[in-house]
Amino acid sequence: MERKSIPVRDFRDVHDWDTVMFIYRSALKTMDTKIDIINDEFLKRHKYTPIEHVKSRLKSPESIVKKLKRHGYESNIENMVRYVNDIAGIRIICSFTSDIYLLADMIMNQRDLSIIYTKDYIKHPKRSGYRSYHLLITIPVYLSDSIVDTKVEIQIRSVAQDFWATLEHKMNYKFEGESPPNIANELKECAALISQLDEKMQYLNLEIQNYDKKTTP
Ligand code: 0O2
Repeated sequence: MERKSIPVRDFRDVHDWDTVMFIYRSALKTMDTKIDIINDEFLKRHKYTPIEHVKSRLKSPESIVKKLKRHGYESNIENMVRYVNDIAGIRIICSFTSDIYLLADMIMNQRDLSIIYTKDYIKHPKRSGYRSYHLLITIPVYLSDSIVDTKVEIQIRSVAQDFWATLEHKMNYKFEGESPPNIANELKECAALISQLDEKMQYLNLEIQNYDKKTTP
């Protein structure tokens, strides 16, 4: 018997808020499971887990409207799906910078994902000092009668980079983008210190691993 083919649907058929958010929520669940499996397999093969923790969130309606406004778009479902890339967002926190790149590669090698872009703010930090590795992907969400390719923004960063970004975000929120230059400059200096710290910790981690190898019979 011929298998019934399931049509690939896009968001043009979706007009109501609840359905759109249901699809993004489902995309997050699917991606969370993938990341869980990647982490478990990594543990099996390399005897340690690269991921410290994972945070997933759906962007709030207020933040979606704010972002559309910031980019000069009217607030409607079509514009939010087209122009707001981080409605579904996942943040993966790793101990070491080298693990960030390993994880990014493992995600990019998943055959059912499409990579829209990557932004390497670790090799190319933002002017603020922000460091993180970003991936924008689409993941297929399987519904009963169709498949919807859905965007998920993945940010991968170290514990120290996350610590920094959280404080900087707090500063921007408090001062609404008009941060006092002395505080912004000191934070920028901290970003450089954190980068050195990450490098040193990675080096020490390697030393510890190699020391084990040398001493284990
Ligand atoms: P929030 O409140 O975290 O959701 P785009 O998302 O592509 O439309 P942009 O700015 O070109 O917009 O993308 P980019 O640079 O990849 O940034 C996306 C997200 O990365 C931001 O989402 C932040 O979460 C984080 N980010 C980027 N730059 C900085 C920074 O300088 N400091 C901090 N703390 N976080 C940053 P939102 O929607 O701007 O914010």
